[in-house]
Amino acid sequence: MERAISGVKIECLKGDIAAQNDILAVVNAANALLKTGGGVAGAIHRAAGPGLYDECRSLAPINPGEAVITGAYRLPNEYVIHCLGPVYGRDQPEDELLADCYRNALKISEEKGIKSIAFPALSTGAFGYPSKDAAKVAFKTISELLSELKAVNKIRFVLYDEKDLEIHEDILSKLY
Ligand code: AR6
Repeated sequence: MERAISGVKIECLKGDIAAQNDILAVVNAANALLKTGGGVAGAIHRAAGPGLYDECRSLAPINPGEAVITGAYRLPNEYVIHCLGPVYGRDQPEDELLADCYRNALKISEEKGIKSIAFPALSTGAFGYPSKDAAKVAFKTISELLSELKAVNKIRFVLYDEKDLEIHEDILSKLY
């Protein structure tokens, strides 16, 4: 599904965040130490190779809500933006910290003049954030920033399974 709001194309699709060939920056659902891990972090580090690990070492640790940018190495993108989402039930206020991830990733993209960015569903895997609640935070945060975006003209959500895709499509279809 795709929609254009305030001149920005917003898409939801099912797929692998490490295989987004037509996107300039992909977002990593990182851990504090910016190391490889399960889920998104594992897929991104495996695909990017050891260069990413080396660059990440100099930037870690990061705090919940923070975002940092690196090169993308062997990934088919130019940049990786690493966001540390909140652990659900632990890092508070979790909705604000999750919103900060989206805000900070878009802020960095604007500063770098990045036109297209792809997000996974941050915090909804190992960090336990319920998918629907997280999707509401993600879309609300993004929709509040759309009119201010000058560089970014495409925002993609890459969902790993059908249920998460449906949840995101439903919320996106109701966004105004
Ligand atoms: N592409 C897109 N989405 C994916 C992929 C993929 N290749 N793999 C999983 N997902 P998670 P978090 C979905 O756990 O909750 C890591 O181990 C997944 O189904 O990657 O922020 C790190 O090292 C889920 O919906 O991120 C951290 O310690 C969503 O992406 C911790 O987990 C996020 O799942 C981060 O936890």
